[in-house]
This record gives sequence, structure tokens and C-alpha cells, in this order.
Amino acid sequence: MRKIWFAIFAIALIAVACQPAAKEGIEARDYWLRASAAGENTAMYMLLQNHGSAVDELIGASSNVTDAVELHKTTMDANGMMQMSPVPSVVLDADAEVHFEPGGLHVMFIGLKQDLKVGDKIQVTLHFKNREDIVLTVPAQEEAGGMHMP
Ligand SMILES: [Cu+2]
Repeated sequence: MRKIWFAIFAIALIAVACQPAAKEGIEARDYWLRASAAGENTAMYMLLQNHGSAVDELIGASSNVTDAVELHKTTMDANGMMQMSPVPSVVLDADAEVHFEPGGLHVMFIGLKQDLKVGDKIQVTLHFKNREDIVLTVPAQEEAGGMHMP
């Protein structure tokens, strides 16, 4: 009987140990940036998921392909014109996800020091208010449909 209880306890322990470990903190997924040329600007898109129980904030990003990386949001004005403006940070609510996508939030790379061709991969570091940086290897892609929306 003791062996059985021990086995049940061990299984329960494994279950507890495995689940939270896989889903904790902030996860970046589906990240890519638009292929572009040296001297141009480009934008990076991704999905940020906060698996944690505390609010955090994306406060910036950096990369060696440019000295200027900004967080931007594209909005439509009263005349239906798209315009983008910098945002100081992006709040990541507890247990929620934030989409960075064309026509909305994006990470703006200003004045590329090098060409970014389809298939190139660059390192991007995301900076957060409450947690350590996340370093991503981000592929350059061509946008589906050839749209060039910021
Ligand atoms: Cu922008």
C-alpha cells in the first residue's frame, strides 16, 4: 500500500513540476521583420504572451542592425490615413497576449545599417520593466500579399 501511495505522490509531483515550467513568464512567438535595404526603415512583428500572474511592460528593444529602435503604433486618422506614432511602452497584462502586427503595434527599426534580405536572421533584444531581457533570432520575410503597411 505504501508503494502505491508513493507512486501516486511521485506522479502528482511530476505533473506539478512539468506544467508551470512550460508556461511561465513572457513568451515571444511568430516573430519576423520585413525585408528591407540599408538606409531604410523596417518593422518587426510578433506575438507576446504573458503567462505570468503579474503585469509587465515591454519598454524597448535593441539590435546591432540599427542604433534606433522604437515601439510604434499605427492608427487611422479621421481622413482614413494611416499614421504611426511612438509609444513609450506596451503593457503586458497578466495571463494575456499582445499582437504586434501590420496596421497596429510594431517594433520600428530606423535607418538600417545593412540590407535585410529574405532569409536573413538578426538578433533582437527585448527589454522589459520587470524581467530580464529576451533575445530573439528574427527572420527577415516578405509580407504576404506584398503590402507595405507600417
Ligand atoms: Cu513605425
